[in-house]
Amino acid sequence: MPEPRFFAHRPPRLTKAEMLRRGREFYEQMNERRSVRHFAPDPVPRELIELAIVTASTAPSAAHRQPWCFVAVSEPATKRAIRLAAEAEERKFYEGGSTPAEWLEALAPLGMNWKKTYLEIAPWLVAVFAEEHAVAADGHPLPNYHVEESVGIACGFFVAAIHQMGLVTLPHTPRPMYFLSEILGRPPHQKPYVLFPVGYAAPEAQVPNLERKTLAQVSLWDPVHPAAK
Ligand code: IYR
Repeated sequence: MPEPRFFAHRPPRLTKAEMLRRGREFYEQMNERRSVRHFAPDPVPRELIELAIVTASTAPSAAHRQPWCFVAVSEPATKRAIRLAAEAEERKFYEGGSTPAEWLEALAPLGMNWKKTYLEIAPWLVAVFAEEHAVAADGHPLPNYHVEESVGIACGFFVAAIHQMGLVTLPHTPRPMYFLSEILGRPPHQKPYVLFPVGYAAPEAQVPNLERKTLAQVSLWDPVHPAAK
């Protein structure tokens, strides 16, 4: 076993004013982010997608296993195959009769249906796979831990990086997604997790007029421990 090596990590202490300034600026930037479903067909340089992927890969992960694989697709024939397979699944979801009415009603105000033309129009599709186990140099499996949490956090970093660069995306999760494994030739220990179309917003892009929950709605501060009552 190699010795873990440690080195000093001393992020500079900032003044409260500077912390607030940075925190507010980041919040305001992130609050501008929207899930966009209308993409311009214009190409996006590969380097930008590479940057979003390396940013995602800075995410914390259990035992530092980084149990993710980002598969970037720009090839039109592959994007088409993904679109057709995703639409076949979505058609069953919307029109197959087994999705609870409540779920369809929750989606109705968002104006969604089974058609996913954006999967062909967006210049990049980035499919994220979660690795149930790693593969050691000699080929034997090494367990991964808290895979869902680790990959979810990395995807959050990916979305933030895409937004920061002025591009748009949305997490697309047709269920089941095994068609992605087949089309992209992924091994069985890599499970399809989410699909991100990435590109510029179309000039005519619209997003639903939704509000975010307030701080009070999403937080609770110092709840009293039952034993202290
Ligand atoms: N995957 C489907 C349905 C869908 C489900 C949820 I939950 C959403 O927030 C959005 C869509 C689709 O993409 O249409």
